[in-house]
Amino acid sequence: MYAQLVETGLKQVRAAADMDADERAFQARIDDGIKIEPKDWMPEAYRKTLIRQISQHAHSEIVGQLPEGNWVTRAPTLQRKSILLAKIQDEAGHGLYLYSAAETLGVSRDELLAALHSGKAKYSSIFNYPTLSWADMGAIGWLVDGSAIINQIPLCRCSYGPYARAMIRVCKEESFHARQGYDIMLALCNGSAAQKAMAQDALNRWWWPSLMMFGPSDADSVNSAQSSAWRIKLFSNDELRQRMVDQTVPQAEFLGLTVPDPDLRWNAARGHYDFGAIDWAEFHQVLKGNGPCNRERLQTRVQAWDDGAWFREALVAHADKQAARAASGEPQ
Ligand code: BYC
Repeated sequence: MYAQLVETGLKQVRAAADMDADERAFQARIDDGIKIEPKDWMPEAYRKTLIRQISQHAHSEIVGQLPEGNWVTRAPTLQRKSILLAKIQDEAGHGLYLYSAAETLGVSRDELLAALHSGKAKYSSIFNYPTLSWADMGAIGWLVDGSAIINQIPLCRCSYGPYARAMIRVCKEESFHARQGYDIMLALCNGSAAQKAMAQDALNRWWWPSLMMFGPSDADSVNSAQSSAWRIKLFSNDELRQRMVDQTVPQAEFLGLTVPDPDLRWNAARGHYDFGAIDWAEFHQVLKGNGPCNRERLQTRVQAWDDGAWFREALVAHADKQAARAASGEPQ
């Protein structure tokens, strides 16, 4: 993919001739598959790209808790409620690993959260859609976590050590999330006609936003070429999107559901499904803050941060007291 992008001249990748000796040595390490660690020298642009991507990813994890949090009190059984709670707690954990990975690049968690709360930082477009029925818990697990896994498995091999290692655990937990989602869809599809209709409605609403999760088409992806050269990206947005479609369509067929795309058909010559055009205008509106739930999600996050102020202050006071005791030789 990298070669292809350079060849078509779509994006600006720093050419070897423009690099100084440090940059050339850095690129050579990446090309040899050697992981970059926090104390290693790295170009400023590499550091910034990673902070951007890892923090967006972290924000997506914690904002991603909100649409599902909406259904905790209304889960249909105690077992479903426990599973949903465990999944939502996992997302908080993913946020923590990812913020920690970002912090190794010399940025503080407070700075990152301030960027999220001021609306400056992005998080995944998918979490700006509402969760209207219990079937949405199934569709999110199946389609959204399913897409997240497809995007994140390659990240386990990306060039930055702390990010790659965080992704290994995240991916294992995401597989459980995807399975719990599919299990909800299976139960609904094997249930009454009304339950099956609920599952179909959820698929109708989540299908296209899930395809948008992979980002703009390769032709419009501003960051892809350089991120690929640095092995932060191992596959292009369109390659991963195609993988999601190929994997998910047979799963929808097994459920007896119809993917809401009249142009979807198997292309034997390509060995892939062809699918219809994505509404990129909608994607850009969501990125601009004009999706159905952007304002609500941000408000909820800011409120949670403000409500937690007393607890953060108590933690700091406790830590200060412990430090003072240690300094005075008092027992802890
Ligand atoms: N939403 O040049 P491009 C999850 C932005 S959820 C919002 O292709 P890049 C989870 C992009 O940031 C998923 N913004 O960028 C699942 C860039 O803007 P900036 C979170 C998007 O970075 C269940 C601009 O569009 N996963 O895990 O090369 C429960 C141009 O795009 C989106 C990750 O973050 C979008 N969908 O590629 C809980 C995975 N797509 O920053 C949680 C790691 C694009 O230049 N991230 N943009 O202003 C990635 O793999 C890449 O960052 C992307 C975008 C594929 C998302």
